[in-house]
Order: sequence, then structure tokens, then C-alpha cells
Amino acid sequence: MKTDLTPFEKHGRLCVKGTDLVDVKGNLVRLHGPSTFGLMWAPEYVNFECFKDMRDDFNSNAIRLAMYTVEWGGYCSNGDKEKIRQIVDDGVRYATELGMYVIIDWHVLHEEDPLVYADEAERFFDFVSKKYADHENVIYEICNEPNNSGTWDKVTEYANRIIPVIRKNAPEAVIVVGTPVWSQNVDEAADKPLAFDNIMYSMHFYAAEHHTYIRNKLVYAHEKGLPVMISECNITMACGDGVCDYEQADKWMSLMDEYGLSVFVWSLKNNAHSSSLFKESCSKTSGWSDDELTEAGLWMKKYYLELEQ
Ligand code: IDC
Repeated sequence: MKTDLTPFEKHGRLCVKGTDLVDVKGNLVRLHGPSTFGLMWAPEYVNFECFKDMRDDFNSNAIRLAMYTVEWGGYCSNGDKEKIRQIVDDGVRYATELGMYVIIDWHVLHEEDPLVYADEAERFFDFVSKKYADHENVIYEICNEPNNSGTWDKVTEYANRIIPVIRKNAPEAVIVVGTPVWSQNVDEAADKPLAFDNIMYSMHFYAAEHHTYIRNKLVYAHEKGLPVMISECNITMACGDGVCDYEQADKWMSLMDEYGLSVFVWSLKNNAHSSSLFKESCSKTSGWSDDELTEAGLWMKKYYLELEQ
């Protein structure tokens, strides 16, 4: 339902209560919005009009800023750190001006184990959490998708280093922690949760590939009382391409609706991959019409229009 208030004016600072993300009045809030593509690969989508359209036309209340750590141009590989921090800063500023929530995502992927760049992560999160200490709309996601050697023990060791760094500067900020196997194993986290309050554990799904077996991990974790955030998903294959599976998407949506989960969709990009929200032929970075959206883009829009800002 649309009101004149921005999402942030309506909800204020969020916190985690039981399995829910709640607002200042204690009401459940479901964050929903797009994830950017790798910030260094598609910085053009970090613009005010794009975020505004996401808020007003796509009914989003949040944006996720995906900052890759390695790969070409990554923050810890050969990327220009200052330039990347500037893109993050622009993203936080636009989201704040628009009264939207914003996730700063340390996009762990190819290094597998977040401990590999933990020193860099400590410096980065110290910097951003100081800088945005008074931004009550900023959420920190400390490791996108640990995988392979990135076991839950490694993630725990990493989180035990990074969370105190953020808490020192921004004690009340919500922090999201990735789980093993590309953020699928929330069941492991539920068996051995971290010793911190006000954190959520991330689960990612790509509906054309992740079915009942993965959904059952979410059921297990939720029933054990673990607060889970779907900080990335799509209805395609996990490679970010391939068919869209609407039947599986419906199953994921009914579970997310039942549990009142936040949900972010990958990603703000136009290329030949089906997980991109915009058609390859469309180079606009705002002001899209429906015929410029991919199947995934249309799916996201339709789903978000059913949710409350
Ligand atoms: C993919 C991009 C692709 C890029 C690749 C880099 O779509 O263009 O080359 O990253 O490794 C994830 C990751 C996300 C992936 C996405 C699709 O968080 O970085 O993006 N995906 O494969 N987890 C599951 C799927």
C-alpha cells in the first residue's frame, strides 16, 4: 500500500526480533529491492533516478550494493578502492535521500573462505561503519556467499572478527551473515548460531535449480528460530542464466510470505543473462517500461507490487 511517507520515514531504524526484522513500532518489515550487479561492472545503475524508479514503480524499499572482493576490478584484487568506495557512497546517499534501506554487501565469492581477505574486510567495515554511523538505514552484509573451503567454522571465525568492528562504530546496525554452500546452509547456522544479537543469516536461491531440498533448509532454520534474509535470489539457474522456473518461484514465494522474509533480486543489469532485470537491447538506466524488462524483471516487479513498502 502506498503512503506519502518514504519507507524509512514509515519504519525508522530496524532491528531483529526473533525470526523477524521489525521497525521502531515492533511491526514486521520485509525489505525488498534489487541487488546491483557487480558495482565495478555496472556503476551506471547506481543513480538517483534508478533507485527512485525502483522505489516508486517497482515498489522497492531497499537496494543491495554488491561490492565484489575479487575477480576483475574487485576491491581486494585489482580494483580502484577509492573509486569503488565512491560508488558505494553514491549508492548510500541516493538510498538515504529516497528514504530507502541499503545493504552494503562484501561480495565474497571466488575466494570461497571469507577469512582470505579478512584484514581488508576489517579495514573496509571499520571505514564504512564509521562513515555511516548515523545512517539508520544502512545494513552491513559481511560475506555474500562462502562456499567450498568457506565452512561454517570459518565463517564464524570471520564474523567474530568483523561484527565487533562494525558494532564499535554502529552498535545498533543490523548485520547480515552469509552461510556455507553459496548461502544455502542456513541449517548449519541454525545448529550453531553466532553469539551476537541483531544479526540475520542469509539464504540465496535460484529457483530453476534450487528446489525442495534447499527450501527444507530454510524450513529447518526458521523452525529453530533463526532470523533469515533472502539477500539474493532469482527464478533462473544459479549461473544467472537459463530458464525461469515459475512453479518453483511460487513455492519459494509462498514460503517467504509465510515467514515474512526480506527478499532481494539479482540484478540491475542488461545483458544476455536471464537473471538481468533489463533486456540486453535496453541501455536505459532509469525510466523503464514493462517491455524493456526481462522475464525476471517482470517477475520481480509483480512480486514486489504485492508487498508493503
Ligand atoms: C554472477 C554474474 C556473472 C559474473 C559472475 C562472477 O551474473 O555475470 O560473471 O557472477 O562470478 C551468485 C552470486 C553472484 C552471481 C550470481 C549469478 O552471488 O555474484 O553473479 N549468483 O551466477 N550466487 C548465485 C548466483
